[in-house]
Amino acid sequence: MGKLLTIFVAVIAVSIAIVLGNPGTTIEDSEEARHLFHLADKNHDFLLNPDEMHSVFLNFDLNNDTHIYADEFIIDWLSDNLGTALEAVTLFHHLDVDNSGYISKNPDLPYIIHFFDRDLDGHISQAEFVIQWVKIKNS
Ligand SMILES: *[C@@H]1O[C@H](CO)[C@@H](O)[C@H](O)[C@H]1NC(C)=O
Ligand SMILES: [Ca+2]
Ligand SMILES: [Ca+2]
Ligand SMILES: [Ca+2]
Repeated sequence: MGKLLTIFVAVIAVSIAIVLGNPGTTIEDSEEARHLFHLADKNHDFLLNPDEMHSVFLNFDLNNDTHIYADEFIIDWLSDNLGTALEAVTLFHHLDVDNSGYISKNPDLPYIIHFFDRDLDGHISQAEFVIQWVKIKNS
């Protein structure tokens, strides 16, 4: 292999390592986000499709009235050991996109999916999920 090609291959390899979220590189990782992603990814294809996002939604709607109120969200968040109550409150307010006081299938869910699906291919990849999750948590 020529020297230039070797350097080129090395640069590509390093770039891939960064994109995959190697700790200590430019992309911030989140164990919690990966954990949540795997819980939601029922068919284990490393993508969240709209059905899987809908299942997450139903899971939080404890009394099945199609609205997720803050108390339902916090109770489920804590009972599934997803994080602290403060995190749940912060997240709830981000996910209640229209500020109605509850998360609903319309209009919040399409907005939530749109927020995570950066390349708009209809699926949320693990990388998309982690990046956007970190963004919410740092906001
Ligand atoms: C809501 O629906 C789920 C799944 O269908 C069921 O397991 C649960 O018992 C229901 N909860 C209430 C309060 O009706
Ligand atoms: Ca999936
Ligand atoms: Ca409800
Ligand atoms: Ca996507």
